[in-house]
Order: sequence, then C-alpha cells, then structure tokens
Amino acid sequence: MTERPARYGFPARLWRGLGRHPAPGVDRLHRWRSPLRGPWLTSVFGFALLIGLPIVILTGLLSYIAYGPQFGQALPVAVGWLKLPTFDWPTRPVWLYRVSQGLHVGLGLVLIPVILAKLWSVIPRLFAWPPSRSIAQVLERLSIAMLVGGILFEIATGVLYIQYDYIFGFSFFPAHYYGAWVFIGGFLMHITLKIPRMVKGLRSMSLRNVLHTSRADTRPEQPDPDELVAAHPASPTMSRRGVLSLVGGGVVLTALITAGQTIGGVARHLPLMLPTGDTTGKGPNDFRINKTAMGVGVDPGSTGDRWRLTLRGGRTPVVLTRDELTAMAQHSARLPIACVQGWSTVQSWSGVRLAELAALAGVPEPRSALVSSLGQKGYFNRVTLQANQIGHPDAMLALRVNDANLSLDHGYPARIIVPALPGVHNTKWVTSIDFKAR
Ligand SMILES: Nc1nc2c(c(=O)[nH]1)N[C@H]1C(S)=C(S)[C@@H](COP(=O)(O)O)O[C@H]1N2
Ligand SMILES: [Mo]
Repeated sequence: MTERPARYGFPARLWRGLGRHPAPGVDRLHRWRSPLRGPWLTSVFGFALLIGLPIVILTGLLSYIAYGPQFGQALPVAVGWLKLPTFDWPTRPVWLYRVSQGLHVGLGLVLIPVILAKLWSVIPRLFAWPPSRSIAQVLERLSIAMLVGGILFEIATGVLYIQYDYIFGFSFFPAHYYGAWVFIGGFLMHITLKIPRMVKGLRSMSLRNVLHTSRADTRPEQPDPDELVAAHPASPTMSRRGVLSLVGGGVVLTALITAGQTIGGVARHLPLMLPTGDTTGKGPNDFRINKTAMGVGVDPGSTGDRWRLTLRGGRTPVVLTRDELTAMAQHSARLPIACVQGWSTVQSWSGVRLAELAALAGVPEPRSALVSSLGQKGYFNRVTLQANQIGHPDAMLALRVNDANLSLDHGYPARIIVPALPGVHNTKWVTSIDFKAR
C-alpha cells in the first residue's frame, strides 16, 4: 500500500469538514477589529514577559527546593520524574528567601496586566478556525494551549492562595506545582518558535515614534503572515502609547498594592493596600500573623506554666522550663520572616541559639533537627531543619521580639527563627526538638 498525500487523505477531509462547521462563535471573529493589534504590539508585551516570566519560574522552583524536598517536606511530596535536583538551602544571605519569594509572588502579580494585554493582542488567533492544518500546527496549538491554560491556571491558583480565599476543591501545592510544569513546557516551545518573530516585530516600529504618535495618527501595522493585524481594522479609539500607559499603570498599581503587604507599618493600613484578612498583634508584636494559635488548634492551657521544652538526641532527653531558657545566654538578631505568600517582615528577635540547644541535648554536631509544635492543625507542625540552619550563629529558639515576650499568636512560649528559611518553617509554639547526629 502506498502512502497517500495528506491533501487527499483523512486529515484533509477532516480539515475541510472542520472548515465547513465552525465552532460556535468563530464567525464573530471579524468583530475583533482593533487597529492596534499587530506584530509590534504583541512583540512588546512578549518581550516584557520573556524577561519577567523566567524569573518567576526560577524563583518558584527555588521555593520548592527551599522547603527541603530531601526531607519529604516540600509539597507535593512525591513528584516522580519532575523531581528537581535538591541541595541544602543556604542560610546566607539572610534575605535570600525574602528576595526570591518576594520576586516570585511580586513579579508574578505585576505581570498579570502584561499577560492579559498580550492575550488581548493575539485573541483572534487563539480562536483561529480550522484549529490546525498540519502536524506542525497541531504542535503549535498544543504549545499555546499549555502556555495560555498554564499561565491562567497558575495566576488563578496563586492569587487565590495568597488572598486566603482559595476556593478550589484541590490542594494548592500540587496544583500550582504541576500547573507550573505544563506552563513551562508550553513556554519553552513557544519561545523557541516565536523569538525570531518577536525580534522582527520589535524592529518593525520604533518605540520613540510610537510614543510620539497621537490617537488620530495611529495606523494599523502592515498585514503580517500570522494575521495579527485585522483584515478590516476599525478606526482607533486609543493610541498605542495609550495602551502602553494603561498596561504600565496596571503594573504600577499592582506593585503598590503588593508592596504594602511587606513594607509594613503605616503602608499596611492604607486603603490602597488590599486587606487580605490577616491579623496583627499589638505593640512590639504588631506585625503580621499568618496563622493564629486558635487557628492551628494550640491549647492555650499548654502554653502557660505547664509548658516545657524537650530536647532529644542525646542519651537522655533534656527538659527545660521557660525560665531556664531565659536564664541561658541570650542572642539577638534582626531577621526576616518571609512567607511563601510573598509578604515578609523584619523584626528584632532574641532567644537561645539552636547550636547551644543542640550541644545541651548532647548532639554538638547535628545533621538535622525535627522541630515539633503544639499546633494540631495544618501541614507544618513538624519541620526538619538542615545542619546549616541549626549551625548558623543567628539561628535561634526565639523567646522575645522587639524587647517584649512573644505574643501567643507569634509563637509564645518559643519559636524557631532561622535566616533565609521559608516563613512556614519558623515553627511557632515549639514543644520539642529532636537533634539527629551526623
Ligand atoms: N506551628 C506552626 N508554626 C508556624 C505556622 C503554623 O501554621 N504552625 N505558620 C507559619 C507561617 S506560614 C509563617 S509565614 C510564619 C509567620 O510568623 P508570624 O505569624 O509570627 O508572622 O510562622 C510560621 N509558623
Ligand atoms: Mo507562611
């Protein structure tokens, strides 16, 4: 049997058939007639995303590694062949996680207006009909489905998660992790195919000229092979510089709203800085509380005089009262808490060095430590710390913050504070630490 050329075969019949039966709404495509659509505008948005999105991707993957997948405490726990090379997350510089996670969430948020503008600029193409005419086009469509579906899914899950209004029936962490890989796959295919066209598109007009062109003088771009330029463009209702300022304004506004979460103090209370349902403490303890003692099921009765800290790892467990801890050498340091949700806060902590507690427990050179909390609910009441996180001279079991006792919601009687550690691993209401020897 000989191979028949595609134009006579089943694929050709299928595509002709599809062409005769457009999907509902496809005939309305000609209504998308903005004269601003074209290779230049799409390339400008594409260029901004080409710079920004790799940073969001890399810092996202780094955050997964920072959680310590080697201890089975990164979520999702088992990721099959999507397993990343793991390494001991550094403790220096102390602001490492603050910056990397701040970039992941902050940049991810401020790019949303650019992503929406980019989608708007190509929207007629997303609904092109028939969807594909060749194997190459099928692959291109697939990459676009992964790219667009992936980014919208990551935005939806990410934004809802940081706003405490995570409405989905599935868990955030696996969804955001696997969604990221779908998006990364689409993104890599897409930039491989489109970078040459982006370069050509950027060269087709000068930004200077665009910024000096009023609405009245705005003309459609030259018809292009990708058919981004409308066949029958309408007259402009806005100039290209107007679109750029609109999107730029959206970026600045998002940046302002987002930064307020981290700047703290007065900024956190400005009406512009969207409230996210978080609570804060009073006086020296007036900084953001993510999970309250009640929220994670800490029994207040167990945090009073009856509270003891148990250190294990040596021959016999060492049990300490809070007074015994405060009688030990106190260490102070200004260190950040940097939450996976992007906000962070720097406070002055004081307490007992973890290295000193390890020595007291009889494990002077611990390989790791399992920290347990009085908390009953949630994923993070037991956390493993690495050797470098125990040994850093500023790593401590904090008893006080800003010269006052920790408030109950900030972890009283004692909490972990370790440089560059993801916020959630700074365990509050610590009840025991198991040091494991080398
Ligand atoms: N036991 C326990 N510790 C915890 C948490 C928790 O849910 N349970 N939340 C963590 C999270 S998500 C963060 S970001 C920090 C926040 O500390 P703060 O509430 O004192 O600002 O504490 C961490 N410590
Ligand atoms: Mo957090």
